[in-house]
Amino acid sequence: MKILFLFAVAATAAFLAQGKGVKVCWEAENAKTIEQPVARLSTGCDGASGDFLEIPEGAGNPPARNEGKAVYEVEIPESGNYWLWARVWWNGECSNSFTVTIDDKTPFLFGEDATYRAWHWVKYPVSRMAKPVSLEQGKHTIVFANREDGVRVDQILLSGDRRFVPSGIEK
Ligand SMILES: [Ca+2]
Ligand SMILES: [Ca+2]
Repeated sequence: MKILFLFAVAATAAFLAQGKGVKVCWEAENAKTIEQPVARLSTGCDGASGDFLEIPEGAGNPPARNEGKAVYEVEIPESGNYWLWARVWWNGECSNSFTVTIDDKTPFLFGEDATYRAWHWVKYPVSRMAKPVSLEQGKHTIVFANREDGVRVDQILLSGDRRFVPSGIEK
């Protein structure tokens, strides 16, 4: 009985360690596909790392307008739990979110924080109690979709470290 218990603890620890030091960061504008009203811009908002993506204020959002997304193909080097971060710029409380879908998982709400008109990093999941995103080693598809207009995204990052917090421009 005791031996079995020790084995279970060791197996759990090994699983949690996977992906822990991994950080995958990319420019939001380097999407595989961009669907309007998502647009790639190079000017109009200082402080971005190169270009950024924008859904212009007034472009429309679901259910009135269901189009608008950026699709990424991301290579994950190690299976494990990941926290999704994005460097964003929100115009206000009706302009502070995306709907994010990873592979065929359930779409989730990303954002809804109250930092407006400044570039800042936002993460998912927000709560320490919430389950992070479990990803297998290999290629994954991540979609940032239109939920509210008046939003911008500059960089996106997946971290295997719960305590890692990006600041400023990454890399
Ligand atoms: Ca909102
Ligand atoms: Ca960028």
